[in-house]
Order: sequence, then C-alpha cells, then structure tokens
Amino acid sequence: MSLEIFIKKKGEEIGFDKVAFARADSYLEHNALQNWLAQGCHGDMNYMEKNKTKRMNPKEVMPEAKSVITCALNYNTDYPYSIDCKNPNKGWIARYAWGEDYHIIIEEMLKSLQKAVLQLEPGTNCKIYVDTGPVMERVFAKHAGVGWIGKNTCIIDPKIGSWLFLGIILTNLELKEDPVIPDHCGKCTVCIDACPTQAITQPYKIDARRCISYLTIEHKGEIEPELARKMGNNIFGCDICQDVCPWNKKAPKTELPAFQPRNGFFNPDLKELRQKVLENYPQDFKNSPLKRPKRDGLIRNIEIASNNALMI
Ligand code: B12
Ligand code: SF4
Ligand code: SF4
Repeated sequence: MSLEIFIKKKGEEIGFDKVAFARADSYLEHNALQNWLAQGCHGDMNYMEKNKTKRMNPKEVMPEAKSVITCALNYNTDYPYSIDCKNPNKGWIARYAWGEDYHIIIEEMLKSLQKAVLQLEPGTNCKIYVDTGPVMERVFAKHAGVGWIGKNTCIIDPKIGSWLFLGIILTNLELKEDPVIPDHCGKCTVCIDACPTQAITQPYKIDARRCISYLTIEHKGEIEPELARKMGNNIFGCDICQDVCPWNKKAPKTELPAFQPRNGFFNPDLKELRQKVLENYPQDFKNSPLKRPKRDGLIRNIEIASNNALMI
C-alpha cells in the first residue's frame, strides 16, 4: 500500500470525510492576503497581520515542509437552515457552533493521524493546524482538491457542499498531490445577492468588517447601527451565504454527536438565551465556540437581535 493510500485510509478510519494532499508551496491565492490586509478588510483581527509572511508561505512556518495533509470534516446536522427559520424573536447561532468546539475535536483527530504516520515513518516532522496558526487552510484545501473556493470564499466539495471544517498537517514527507477540483460557481451570484450586509464586495472576497460572522464573534465593542440593523436575528456567526448555495441543497448530514446542537443552542428564544448567558456563563458554555465573544459580546449580540425584532 502506498503511503498516500495508507494516510487516506487512516484519516477515514479516524472519521474525516476527506483527506487529500497538496505541495507545501506558496500559491497564487496566498497573495490575496496582501491586498486584503492593506485594505483593512481584517478589521481588528490583528492576528491576521502578525505573521503575514508566514501565512503566505508554509516554508516560513516549517522550512523542511514538502507536503500538506489536508483534512475535511462535515459538520452539517439534520436541522433546518437559517433562511427557513425567520422568527425574529429567536436568535440564530451559526451551524458550526451548535455543538463542541471544532478546534478541540479536529486537533484530536489530527493527532491520531499524526501518530499513525509516525508509527509507519518514524522521525517524520509534522505540524498540526486547525485555525490555530499562521497558515491559510483554504488555499491548501483548494490545491489538495478538497474542493474549490466558492465566490463566498468557502471551500465547496461537489458531493459534501461547504459545511466542512478544515485541518492540516504540514510534513516533510513527500506525498503525491491530488488533482485540483475546477471552480463550479459559474455565473451564479446567489451568495453575493443574499448577503444582508454586502460583505462579499466582489466574487471571492469578503470584507470582514461588514461580515456578520466577524461582527458577532471577533469584533469587540460597538457595532455600527447601519450594520447592526442588517444583522437581523444572527447572534453568533452567520450561515446565509452557505444556506443559499445550490451546492448545499443536498448536503449530507453527520451523525457525529459532537456537532449535534446542545440544549438551547438551536434557534434559541432570545429572552431565554439572554437569561442563560446572564445566569450560567461561563459554566454552560464550556468547550463551546460561543465562549469566544465572551459574556459581554453575547449580550451585545442578543440585544441587537432583540432591537431588530422590535423594528419588524
Ligand atoms: C479570518 C477567518 C474568518 C474571517 C474572515 C473570512 C474570510 N473570508 O477571510 C471571518 C470572521 C469573517 C470568518 C467567517 C467564517 N469562517 Co472563518 N476563518 C478565518 C481564518 C482564520 C483565516 C481566513 C483567511 O485567511 N482570510 C484571508 C482572506 C484573504 O482569505 P479568504 O477570504 O480565504 O480568500 C481566499 C479567496 O478569496 C481566494 N481568492 C482570492 N482571489 C481569488 C480569485 C479567484 C478566481 C478564486 C477562485 C479564489 C480567489 O484566495 C483567498 C485565500 O484563501 C480561517 C482559518 C485559517 N487559518 O485558514 C477560518 C476559516 C476560513 N473559517 C471557516 C468558517 C467555517 C467560517 C464561517 C462559516 C463561520 C460562520 N458560520 O460564521 C464564516 C464564513 C464566512 C465566509 N463566507 O467566509 C472555515 C472555512 C471552511 C470552508 N468550508 O471553507 C475555516 C477554514 C476554519 C476551519 N479550520 O475550518 N472567518
Ligand atoms: S457570513 Fe453572512 S455576512 Fe458574512 S459574507 Fe456570508 S452572508 Fe455575508
Ligand atoms: S452561491 Fe453560487 S456563487 Fe456562491 S459559492 Fe455557491 S455556487 Fe458559488
């Protein structure tokens, strides 16, 4: 069995939906970061600027790196889309955040894969990332053929859709790269038209400062009234540009217990959630992505959604 097949089989046994390989190179898409940062599209995500040159070149992260093992995990559970849940008195938490924090789940899975690789090839160098360091995971996912980068900037697999988490292992192993999947967006602009804040300023480009996901999760402090109004009932993250994507219409569902909604996290009543945050934060939010904006950020978001509900 070739090393490539061994790693793919192991990855699938561990539970990944897709495992594919790219060369550990600097690709054309890496350059998009330069302009994006220069235009301030990262808002106050200073970490995006800090290791800019590393982010754009995996050899700066790991000089001996030859390949990137790119892993994808489906998090789509059998629950409706936000565009079909329009009660303004109920908040929308993004699909990815209903269950356990994916960083924890995927890091463990990547560690198991790394262990299997090391058993077969002792002395191999590996570095694991799942949104935890200066690497652009989607660029490798594209070049490993996990999917294409859609106009909404998400990686889309033609069979699974875009409800995918990504994790990578940089390694000094020489692995044959997988073929790239061509862009299937064609003339479609559904995601661009559906974005309530016009955050997709042009195909394949998001100005995070306008993106509800950024505003509700990463941005600290006040949210501009014009954008706050457009947030609707979104209180943590945003799924709209993926909900409307035709490639997600028949997206398969995962049975993984870790990603099933915790009690009270699927389309919660705004008043009840506010109470829960005030009374049970942080204990009820342990290992949940919802911890990121902290108590004050969650309350700010719930208040914005409550005000938006009053205006309807
Ligand atoms: C910063 C960040 C954000 C920011 C900025 C988003 C953004 N589009 O950059 C905010 C907070 C808004 C965000 C939101 C979300 N995020 Co986020 N985020 C990241 C992070 C940390 C870095 C992304 C990055 O490098 N951005 C910089 C810009 C320059 O890159 P980009 O938008 O990806 O741009 C690419 C394209 O524009 C392309 N490109 C440029 N020009 C052209 C031209 C053509 C023709 C083509 C084809 C492509 C192309 O190249 C660029 C480089 O990849 C990654 C993890 C990581 N370390 O990679 C996760 C990550 C991208 N996020 C992820 C997720 C799940 C989300 C959300 C779905 C969460 C939610 N529901 O709220 C949303 C989705 C919003 C969206 N439509 O992208 C997943 C994406 C999985 C996937 N299937 O793609 C990642 C990979 C995390 C993970 N490990 O799973 N995120
Ligand atoms: S996540 Fe929401 S706000 Fe951000 S680009 Fe997509 S639709 Fe627009
Ligand atoms: S909605 Fe259309 S344009 Fe947007 S990512 Fe999906 S297929 Fe591409």
